[in-house]
Order: sequence, then structure tokens, then C-alpha cells
Amino acid sequence: MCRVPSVVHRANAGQTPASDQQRHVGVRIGELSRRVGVSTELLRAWERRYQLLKPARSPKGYRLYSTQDEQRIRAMQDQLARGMSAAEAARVVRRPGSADDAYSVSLPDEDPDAAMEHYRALQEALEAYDESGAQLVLDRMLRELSLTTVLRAVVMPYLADLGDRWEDGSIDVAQEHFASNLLRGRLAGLALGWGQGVGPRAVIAAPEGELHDLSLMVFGIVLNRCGWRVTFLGNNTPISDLDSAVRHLKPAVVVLAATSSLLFDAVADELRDLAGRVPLVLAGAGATPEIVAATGSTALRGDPVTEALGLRAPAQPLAAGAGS
Ligand code: B12
Repeated sequence: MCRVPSVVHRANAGQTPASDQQRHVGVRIGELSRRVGVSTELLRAWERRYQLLKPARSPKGYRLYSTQDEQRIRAMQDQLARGMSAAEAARVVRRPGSADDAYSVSLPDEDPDAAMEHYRALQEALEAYDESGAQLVLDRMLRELSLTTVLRAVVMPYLADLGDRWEDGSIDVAQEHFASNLLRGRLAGLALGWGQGVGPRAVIAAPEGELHDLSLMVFGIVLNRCGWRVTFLGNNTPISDLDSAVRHLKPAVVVLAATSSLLFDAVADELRDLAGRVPLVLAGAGATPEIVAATGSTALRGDPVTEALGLRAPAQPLAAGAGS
């Protein structure tokens, strides 16, 4: 399922479109809208008029949108940017073997019912501050589902929902902190030894001011399972210190993630300089097309698991001077 061939970019060719059966626990429309930068009204219109989205239902009847829904919207945005009408774009995106596939990595073992059951058990334990209960659910999940399914179909949607419910006041900061810290501990366990091996090295970090690093950890864990060596600098990394690490380690790629483009903007000159010496990839909601163009970097627009499965190592050695 992993790809580690020639150049740093999305691996699109030869992937199978994900079927409806492979769809999994998802996010609500507000979170989907935030991720893709499309209003909820427009998303509803695309769902209604073009059947672009195929949400599942939560036990309470909320529509839950999957990674594949998110990918279809991104493909739709690409088609619209090429000047197509919405109806034409939707037709292209829905067509088998189309642009939609370029954003899909099928995870055939993703079983929506199994994932949903684990998701509910995890949510119940975490939000009751039941540490041992939550650890047992995670143990069971890791025995019964693949790692990519646990991360992509349970942990990430759970984190997104946690944020939604924190925002609307249905859980408080204490519950959010308890849950995200417990999950962070488990991710740290899964990450053990990710710097070892003989594969290409990726340096992954979040820029100064960014405290969110769980998505980067998920990305690094899957990347390592795909044969990469991962050097994780974590959140709030000053750009000068990132630069020192890059000179020392001479990685094949540097991946930076941020929730806001302002954090990339603040170090845009330094990022442009870095991108001249090493393949630089920006990710997360902060990786806007503007900052990507301004810094000469590339972007990963999908979720951390899908993107880690598709990341390719560069064909060229580092530019002269990268390690000096
Ligand atoms: C846990 C959490 C925290 C923890 C972080 C702990 C940690 N070590 O990471 C703490 C408590 C520190 C925190 C702090 C804050 N948080 Co917070 N947090 C979250 C929460 C619940 C989960 C974050 C997470 O890991 N998500 C999992 C990732 C996978 O999902 P995602 O971030 O949506 O990313 C998607 C894409 O952008 C992409 N992606 C993201 N990163 C990467 C990286 C790579 C490599 C790739 C390929 C893709 C990728 O993949 C995802 C799926 O498509 C989110 C809710 C949410 N929706 O995510 C809020 C959330 C991110 N936080 C939010 C806010 C507002 C804050 C605070 C400002 C709160 C405050 N008032 O203090 C601070 C900001 C601190 C700072 N300076 O950074 C908002 C951000 C809104 C915005 N657009 O900016 C969110 C969305 C909550 C909400 N619904 O309002 N937070």
C-alpha cells in the first residue's frame, strides 16, 4: 500500500477508487467545510444537486462525511479552477477512473461498522475520564483493525469531532485535554524507533506558534511503516533551529504542518530559502496555495494517513550546500 519511488509528490497512478463499503466514520459538515474552505451551504448544494457527497449517519442522525467525500470536494475544486462549470466538474469527479481517483487511496480493510463500534467505545471511555477503559479499547482496536484504519477511520475523525464538540460547548477543555493527551501517549508508543532504518529520511515539524502536532505524529507513524526514517521535531519549532537540523541531517524531505497560514507567512522568507536547498512540503489547513507558491514548496492536501502512504522520496540528491 505504501509508495516510496522517485519524486516528492502525490502518488496517483494505479490507485483503486474507494468504494462505498470502504467509507468510514467521518466528520460533520462544519468540520468538512473548515477543512476544504467551501461553505456549508455550497457543500449541501453539491450533495443535493450532484450527489457528490455520500455521508453516513451517526447514531444521532447527523450526516458524517468521509475522507473520500473530502477528496471528491478537492477534486471538484481542481476542476472548477480549470474553468469547468459545477455540473461538468461534478460529472468528471464522479466518473470512475477520473480525477476523483487521483485523491483516493483505498484501504480495503476499512470496515465502517467495526470502526464505528470502536469509535463509540473510545469516545465513551475518553469522555468519562476512564483511562484504563480507553487503553483497553485502543488495544482491542489495534488487534482487530489495521494501523492505518485505526488512525484514519477512528483516531482522526474522533479528534475532529472532539474539536467540534469543544467549539459548540458540548464537552469542556478538561475532557478535550484528557482525550488528546491520552491519544498523544498512544501515538508516541506507536512512533517508537521511527528514526531507525535505512530508508530516506523525513524531517517533520510544526512551525513556531503551532501547538498542534498529533496529525504530524500520525503522518510520521505511517511514513515510517512505509520505510521512511522519521525525525520528529514536533510543535512550535523555530525556523532557525529547523534549518540547523536540516543541515545536520540532510533529509530527503522536510514536511511542515500548521493549522493557520499566518504561521507559515511569518517565516515565508526562511521557508523559501529552505525550499531552495531541500524538498519542502507544507501540510495542514495552513498550507494555502498562496503560501505554497510564495515559498516554492509543494503541498500535501489530503489527510495524514493517505498522504504518508503516497509520499515518494526525491530522485535527486540534495542540492549542493544543503549540508554545509
Ligand atoms: C487536540 C487539539 C488541541 C490540542 C493540541 C495537542 C497536540 N499536541 O496536538 C491543544 C489543546 C494544544 C490545542 C490548542 C489550541 N487549539 Co486545538 N484542537 C485540537 C483538536 C481537537 C484535534 C487536533 C488534531 O490533531 N486533529 C487531527 C487532524 C488530523 O485533523 P485536522 O487538524 O483537522 O487536519 C486535517 C487537515 O488539515 C490535514 N492535516 C492536518 N495536519 C496535517 C499534517 C500532515 C503532514 C498532513 C499530510 C495533513 C494534515 O489532515 C486532516 C484531515 O484532512 C482540533 C479539532 C480538529 N478539527 O482537528 C482542535 C483545533 C485544531 N484547535 C483549534 C483551536 C482554536 C485551538 C486554540 C487556538 C484554542 C485556544 N483558544 O487556545 C489552541 C491553539 C494553540 C496553538 N497556538 O496552536 C481549532 C482551530 C481552528 C482554526 N481553523 O484555526 C480546532 C479546529 C478546534 C475547533 N473546531 O475550533 N488544540
